[in-house]
Amino acid sequence: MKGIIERYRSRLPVTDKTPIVTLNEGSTPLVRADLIAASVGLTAGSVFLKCEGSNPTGSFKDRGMTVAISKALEAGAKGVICASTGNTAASAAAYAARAGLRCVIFVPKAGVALGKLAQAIMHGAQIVEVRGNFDKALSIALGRAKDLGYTVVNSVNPHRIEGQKTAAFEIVEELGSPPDFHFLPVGNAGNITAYWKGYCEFADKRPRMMGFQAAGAAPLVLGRPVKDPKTVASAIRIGNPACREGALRARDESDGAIESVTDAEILSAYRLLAKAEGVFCEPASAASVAGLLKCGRHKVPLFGKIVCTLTGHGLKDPQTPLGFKHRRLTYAAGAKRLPLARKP
Ligand code: AN7
Repeated sequence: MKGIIERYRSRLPVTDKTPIVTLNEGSTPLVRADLIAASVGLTAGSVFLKCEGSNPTGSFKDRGMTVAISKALEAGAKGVICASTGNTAASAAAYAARAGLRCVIFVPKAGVALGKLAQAIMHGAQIVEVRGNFDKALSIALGRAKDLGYTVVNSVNPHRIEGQKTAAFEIVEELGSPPDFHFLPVGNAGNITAYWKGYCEFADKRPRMMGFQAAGAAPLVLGRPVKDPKTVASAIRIGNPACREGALRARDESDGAIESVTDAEILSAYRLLAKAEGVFCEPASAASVAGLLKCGRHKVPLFGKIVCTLTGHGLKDPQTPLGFKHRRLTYAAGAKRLPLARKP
């Protein structure tokens, strides 16, 4: 499949003069999740997972990055800069490499999952580890951008939002109409802002937008910034979302909600997705499904078609699963029997 700019050119801020930097992102699978549907009392074929981990760098960020980097190149930027909990950094690094642009990323020290760091290293980004959280890293990146004359590719860059809205277009095209509910994780809140823009531009009927933050990093639920955000889901460990206004608008205009889920609920959904549906996402992504399961438990009236966005691939974060209790067998050469338990 072509990338999202070719697929939705007339709806994006590009012209014939824009040099398109693409890795053929988008066109990601919308996978039925019948077991999840059953666990919230819905029939088979009503819950779908938008698997954004299938994008070229393994997260939804690629949709926004193809537009942001193409526009930066068109504008004659020398380089790009961002702060990141990991996925924006990996995506910026890959697209900047392809465009021949320099890329500087500011990340919270010890706050980035291993796979994302590996990507940034491989694509040749200049990595700057900040002692502090994402919010600190973002304020430093915004300041340094001015001095260096580099383009900021965080979601404060409107081209990022433009690209990311295409995920909503794909869902409407594939289902034939918008879903009734759309669940997604919320960190810096660019993605919920982008999906809402996409649905508003593409369809008359619109879903209720259901955003979920981690309980220890839930500034939009508390109504104030969180100084020291804490959650196992490092991607959404953000205390002061840059796209706060967009998220609140999406919530209010769609008659939706922004709520929180605990780390235990996130990890439970993370494991359920992998074991029952065969879909491996990263912990932050599972906040969407954790939110759906929470709505089921709280008897929120759910109906029609429901989409949960899984924002990033499970392989981004190989360390979280290794911390789970599991049994690995060793087979000694020459042993007669494989020591398999009857019920594995
Ligand atoms: C897997 O990479 O903010 O609410 O710096 O990586 O649009 O911020 C990542 C965010 C959800 C939240 N799921 O999206 C970054 C960064 C995953 C993510 C989010 C992120 P937004």
